[in-house]
Amino acid sequence: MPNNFIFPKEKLWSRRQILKIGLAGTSIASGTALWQTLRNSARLPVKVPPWDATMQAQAALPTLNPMKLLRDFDYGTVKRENGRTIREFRLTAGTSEIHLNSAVSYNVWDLNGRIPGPTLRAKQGERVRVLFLNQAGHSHSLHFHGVHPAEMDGVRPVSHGKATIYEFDAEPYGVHLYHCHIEPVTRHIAKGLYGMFIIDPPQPRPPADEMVLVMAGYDVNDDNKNEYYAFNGLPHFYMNNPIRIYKDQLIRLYVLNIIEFDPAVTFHLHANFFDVYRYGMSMTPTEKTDVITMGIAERHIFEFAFRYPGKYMFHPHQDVMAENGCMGQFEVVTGKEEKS
Ligand SMILES: [Cu+2]
Repeated sequence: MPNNFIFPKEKLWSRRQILKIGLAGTSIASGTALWQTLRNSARLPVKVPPWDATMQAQAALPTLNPMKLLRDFDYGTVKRENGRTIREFRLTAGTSEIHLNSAVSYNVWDLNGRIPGPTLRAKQGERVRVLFLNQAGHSHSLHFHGVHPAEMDGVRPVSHGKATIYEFDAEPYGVHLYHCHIEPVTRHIAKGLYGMFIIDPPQPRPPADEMVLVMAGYDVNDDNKNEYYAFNGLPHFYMNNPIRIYKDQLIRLYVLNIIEFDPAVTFHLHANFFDVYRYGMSMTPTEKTDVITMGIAERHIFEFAFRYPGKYMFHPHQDVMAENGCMGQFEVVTGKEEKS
């Protein structure tokens, strides 16, 4: 598969640059139960390995860079009204052409120029206000999973050029999602109108390197089957551009399956096991596994740490999905790799 998204080596940050901004990979304690210790310890700073901030996924959507949106959480604009915290988000639906690889382009609907749309994040009990502007040609809507009145359920069409406001309380805490709910919903979702909606619990989760992975498919020939699959928008992106993570540091993945046309998908992590917080709706894990089955719109939190440096794949164990783009890898680093 041709790749337009290789990290140019000369642009990787030097150790000196890293030190300058305080991102040096300090070697924290090691040990098999380290991540358990981390989870139970006081707040420790989370370190994120450097990546090339200048890298652009120039051949895809101009604004779509899966490495950037991996750790990109939209906390909205905070306001105080009548003693309550309001989080206001702005989402604009648009049309664009995405280059899935060097040979295949596909017309999509996007939100704020992204597929998936922004990862919206609020805290349980806050008021969420979403200003939705539709500039995507057809009628669309935003339907949020959560608890809200019928008029805020986002199933009424918002026609092109019109705007609407969805407002509701952020509850219950967990990993949720939003998506267009205009028929045919399958088509509206498959063309890109979806995103993750995280409601944080009243007591924050322990510090971790947090990331979002949204699994989706592309039916480019309208035969109700996916020809391509992707984590965070672009097929094979994280396979060609491994996600760098630190050895022994707690990783928290927020994972959503929004693959239409396939009844379910699995998520498999190599050389490790992860704790599962189903729908992110508990503070203690319900199981530990290395492969989990997720139906459409299922989403969970997975936590793990890697004991050994190296590259480790993650992908659905339906290998045809992996081979057609839903494929990535972590590169576990110690922070000592780069010599000064
Ligand atoms: Cu729609």
